[in-house]
Amino acid sequence: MNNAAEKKLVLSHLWVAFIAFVVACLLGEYQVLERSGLFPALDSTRVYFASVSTHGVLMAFVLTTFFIMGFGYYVAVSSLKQPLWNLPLAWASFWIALVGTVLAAIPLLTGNASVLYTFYPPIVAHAAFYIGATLLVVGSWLWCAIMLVTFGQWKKAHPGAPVPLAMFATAANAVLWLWTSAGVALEVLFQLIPFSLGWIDTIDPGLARTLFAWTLHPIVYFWLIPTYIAFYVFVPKQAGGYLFSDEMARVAFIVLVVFALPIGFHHLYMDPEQGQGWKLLHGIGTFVVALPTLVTGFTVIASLEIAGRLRGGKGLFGWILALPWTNTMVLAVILSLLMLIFGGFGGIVNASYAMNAMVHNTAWVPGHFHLIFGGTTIIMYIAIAYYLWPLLVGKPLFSKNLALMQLWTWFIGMSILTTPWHVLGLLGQPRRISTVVYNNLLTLAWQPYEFMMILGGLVLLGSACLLIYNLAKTQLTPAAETFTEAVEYAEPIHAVSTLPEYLNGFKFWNKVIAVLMAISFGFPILQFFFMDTFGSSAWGY
Ligand code: HAS
Ligand code: CU1
Repeated sequence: MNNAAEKKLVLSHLWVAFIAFVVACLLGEYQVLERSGLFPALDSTRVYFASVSTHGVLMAFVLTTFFIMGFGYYVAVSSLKQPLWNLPLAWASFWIALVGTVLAAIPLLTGNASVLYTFYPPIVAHAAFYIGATLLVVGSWLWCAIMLVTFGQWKKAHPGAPVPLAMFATAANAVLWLWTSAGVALEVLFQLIPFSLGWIDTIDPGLARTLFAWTLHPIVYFWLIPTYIAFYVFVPKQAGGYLFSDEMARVAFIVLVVFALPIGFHHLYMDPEQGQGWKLLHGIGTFVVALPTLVTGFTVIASLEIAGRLRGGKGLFGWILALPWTNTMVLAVILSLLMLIFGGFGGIVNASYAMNAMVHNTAWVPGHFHLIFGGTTIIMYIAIAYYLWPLLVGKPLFSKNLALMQLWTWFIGMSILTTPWHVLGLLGQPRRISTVVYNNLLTLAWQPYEFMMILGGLVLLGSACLLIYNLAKTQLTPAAETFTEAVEYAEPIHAVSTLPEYLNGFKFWNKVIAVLMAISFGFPILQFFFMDTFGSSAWGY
C-alpha cells in the first residue's frame, strides 16, 4: 500500500480500536478487584455494572468493529493492488461509527446504560446508548458496501481469476456481518429505541432475546475472521513456508459464514420462549460450525509443519522447535492455537444441550469467551498490528523484544485469568454479579481463584500498556533510515489458477443462507405475532 491517504485511514481505525482496548483492560482490572470483595472501599454495585457494560461494549463492539474495518481496507488495497473505492465514503463511515461510539459512551460512563453488552430487555438504557450503537453499526454497513463493491470491481476487471484469498475472506466477513447485524438491528429499531423513548409501554423479552440470538453467534465469527485471515495469509510466509491449501481455506471461510447464522439458539437453551426441537436443531448446527475451526487448525498446523521442516526440523515434533519463535506473527499463532484448544473445548461443552445446563449463566461462560475471544482472537489482532504498523508508518517496529514479551505476557495473563474463571463456574459461581461475598463457606472456596484473577488481570493490563507504548513509539520515533519493506502474502503449495464460482463468490451462498435462516428462525420469530403477549415494563434506568 503506497497511498498516504489510505494509510491514514487504516491507522485512524486501528488507533481507535487499540485505545478502546486499553481503556477496557483498565476497567476489567477494576472489575475483578471490586468483585472480589477484598477491597471494601471499591464496593459499588452501580459503578461495577456501569464499568462492566462499558468494558463489554468497548471490547466486543468498538475494538472489533474498528479493527475489522481498518484491516479490511488494508487487505483490499494491498491484496488487490488497486486504490480503495470511494475513500470519502470510507471516512464518512469512520466518523459515523466514531460519533456513535461517543454517543453511546456518555450514558455508559454516567451509569445510564448499565445493561451489559448484550442489553437484554426489560432492563433498559438511555436512548442515546441504542442510537449510538445503531450509528456504529451503520458505519460498519458502509464498510461492508465498500468491501463488496471493491470485490465486485476486481472480479469484473479480472474475469475468471481467483480473488486473492485475503480479500475473499474479507468480503466473506462483510457478507457475514450484513446478515448477522440484521437481527439486532430489528431488535433495536422496533423494540429497544421505541421502548427507551417511552413510545411503547411494554416490551417482549422473548422476541428480543430471539432476535439477539440471531446476531450473537455469528458476531463472534465476525470477530474471528481477521484472526483466521492472519492464520492463512500471513503466518505461513512469516514462518518460512507455504500455505497448505488455498481451496481448503476458502471452504473453511464459507462453512464458517453459512453455518454461523442459523444456530444462535445455543445461547437460549435455558430460555423458555423457544421449543426444545428448535434448540436441538440449532445445537446440531453448532457442531457443524466447529468443523471449519478444526479444518483451520489442521491447515495452519500443516503450514507450520511445512515451514518447520523447510527450516531443517526433523522427527515427529522437531519441526515445532525449528519454527522462528522470535517472529511475532509465529509466536502469536502458536499461543493463539494453544488457547484455542481449551477455549474451543469450552465452546463444545456449552454447545452440548444437556451439559449447557451445568455451566449456563455461571462464571464458566465469561471464562470461555475471554479465553477464545480475548486470547485466541485478540492475540492475532495484536500480531497483525505489529506486522502492519511498520508498513503503515514507514519505520521499523520500535522494539521487537518488547513485542515478544508483550505476546508472552498476554498469553500468561489470559491463562491466569481464565483458568480460575472456568473452575469458579464449575463451583457454581454465577456470572454477572457485582460481588462474590455470599456466605462464609462459598466466599472461602472462591477466594483463592479471585486472587488469581486479580493477578491475571493485572498482567493483561500491563501487557496492553506495553502494546500501546510500542505502537506509539514506533510511530513517533524519527526514522533513522528509509524503510522499504512491503506486505507479504503467503503462497499456497499448489497455486490456484481457476476456481469454481462457488469458491470465488457469494451469490450462491447468500441463497443458501436465506433458506437456512428461513428454516431456523422463521417460525421461532413469527410465533410471537400469533400469540397473546403481555410484555414487560421497563426495569432499570
Ligand atoms: Fe462461544 C458463549 C459455543 C467459539 C465467544 N461464546 C459465548 C459468548 C461469547 C463467545 C462472547 O453453545 C458469551 C455470550 C454471552 O455473553 O452470553 N463458542 C461455542 C462453540 C464454539 C465457540 C461451539 N465463542 C467462540 C468464539 C468466540 C466465542 C470463536 C469469540 C471469538 N459459546 C458457545 C455456546 C455459548 C457460547 C454454546 C453459550 C453459553 C451459555 O450457556 O451462555 C466453536 O466455534 C469452537 C470450535 C473450536 C474448537 C477447538 C479446536 C482446536 C484447535 C486447536 C488445535 C491446536 C493444537 C496446538 C493442537 C473445537 C483447532 C498446536 C500447537 C502448536 C505448538 C503448533
Ligand atoms: Cu454462540
